This record gives sequence, C-alpha cells and structure tokens, in this order.
Amino acid sequence: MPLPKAELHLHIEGTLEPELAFELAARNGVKLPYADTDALREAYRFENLQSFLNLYYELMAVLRTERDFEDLANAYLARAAAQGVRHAEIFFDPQAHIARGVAVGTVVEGLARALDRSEENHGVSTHLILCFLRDESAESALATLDAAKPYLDRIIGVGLDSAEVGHPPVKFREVYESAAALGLRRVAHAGEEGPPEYITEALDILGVERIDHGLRCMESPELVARLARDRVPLTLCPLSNVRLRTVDTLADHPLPAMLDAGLLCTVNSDDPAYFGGYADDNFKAVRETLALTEEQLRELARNSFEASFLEDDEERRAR
Ligand code: ES4
Ligand code: ZN
Repeated sequence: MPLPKAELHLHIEGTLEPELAFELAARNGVKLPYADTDALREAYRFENLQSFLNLYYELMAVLRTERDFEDLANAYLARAAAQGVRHAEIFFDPQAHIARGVAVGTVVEGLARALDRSEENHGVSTHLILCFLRDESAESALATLDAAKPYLDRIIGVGLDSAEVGHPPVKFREVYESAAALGLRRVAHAGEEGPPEYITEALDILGVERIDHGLRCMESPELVARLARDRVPLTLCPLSNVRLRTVDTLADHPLPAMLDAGLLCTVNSDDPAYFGGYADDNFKAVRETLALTEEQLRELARNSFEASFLEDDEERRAR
C-alpha cells in the first residue's frame, strides 16, 4: 500500500496522457501533428525546461470545453488516489487557455465539476492554485487575476510557473500584492533552473509560503539555513528534475542532502504524464535510487500534509 500523502506540485495540464490527448483531439476536431500515441511519446525527450514547455503548450490545443477539463481532472484524481494521494493542491495555467480563446470560467468550472465529486468518488480532497506564466507580462498576470475574480471562491491561491530564467519574481510584485489583498495564499516556482536569488526574492518580495522546486537553494548555505530555520516547504519533483536535466541522474539528486540539512522537503510529480510517473512513482524512485530509509519516506509523507493548505482538522482526517 502506498503511503498516504498530499500532492502539492501538480500541473493539471501536465497530467494529459497521450491516449486522452488523442481522444479529446478527435472529439474536438483538433489535428495533432503526431501519427499516434507512440509517435507522441517519442517526442518526450527533453533537453531542458523550455523544450518540455513547447510540447506542453502545443498539446493543450485539445482542451476546449468544460467537459474536457472535467475529464482531465477525473483521470488525474483516479490515478492519484491509486498512488496514495489523499489531498491534491492542483495548479492550472489560465493564460495558456485564454490565449487560445478558452475562458477562465470554462477552465475553472470544468475542473470544479471533477473536484466537487473528488472526495466522494476518489477519496481525495482538493484545492486549486491559479498560476501566472512568468514569461508573459506583469500586465497579463494582472488581467488574468481580474478575469478570475468571479471564481475566487474556488481558488485557494496563486503560483508562478513556466520559463524561469530571465523572469525574476520581482516582475510580479504588484499582482502578488493584489492576490494577498484578495486573501489568496501564495506560492511560486523558484530555483528550478533559476538562481538561488530567485528563491530569496520569492520569499521577500512576493511573500510566498512555499517554494516550488527550490533545488538550487543548495548553492547558498545561508539560504539553506534560512529555509530550514523558517521551515519553508519545498515541493520537489525528482522525476521531473531528471527528465528536464536539472540533475544528471536520479542518483545525483540532492534530496538526501536536503533532508540532512533540515529542509522541509516534499516529493511531488509536477507533470506526471510527461515525466514518467505520478506521486508514488516518485516516492518509489527516490526510495530505490537514493536509498532513503523508511523513516525518511514517512517524514516526506508527513511533510506533505504539514506543508499543505489544509486546516489542522482537515489535515488529521486526510492523513
Ligand atoms: C512546469 Cl516543470 C515546470 N516548471 C515550470 N513551469 C511549468 N509548467 C508546467 N510544468
Ligand atoms: Zn512545476
């Protein structure tokens, strides 16, 4: 039985499996530039974050209706449940859909149809986190937050994702201030491909409560000491790091050193359809390759609930 866990770093668009992509393409009359699912899987050889993002945004063309987003979320929740996930904080990228003429409301209402029945159907509680694309402008992020205002009762917080280098957190100071004023929780990707300074900026300027990835903190002993002291959660994604060549091999992953340094680490799946595994596949991979002890695995699972946005009583029920 997989350990009960919370998944805190999961892009719903990154759960689009090739089979579902072709099914939705057929349903919506969208032509994909791949002959079949095998040909599509062949394209999953990434050099870096950008080469992955190109395919990730291309495949989103098949997501058009509320039903598409509902089907996508249901497929993820069923897989997550089978991997011991009891609670999922799910990212979505509204700008990537708005750019294709799909309204925020279609995305949120479609996802909500699946999330509303998730506890009953899959035993998984959920939260939604709206992410801004950091390679788009600050004005676009502000307009997106504005467009999402009618749906904020369904959204627990905001995040920041997409191409990191050259797009420092400070670019999004204003939209994060607005989000905080609206009562939204704040997280951001930082230190995946970008430097440790981006992690510090995300904390100091954007006021984030968690850092997504954060791997490159290990280059700054001062930053590691601060993250450990303040118990800032890091949502690590080991299989993603291997596929995007952030680490050379899984055996080189700094997770053991990060745990030894007293960092509040969690293990997550990022874009599981693209990176070769869901939540427990990531747990299994680090257990086997990094020789983590059973106690360390239990610590990672405990951390995932502690780092979640669940209230204490909800957390006890989910564990
Ligand atoms: C992402 Cl792995 C990763 N990093 C940054 N942005 C993303 N969006 C989807 N997956
Ligand atoms: Zn991510």
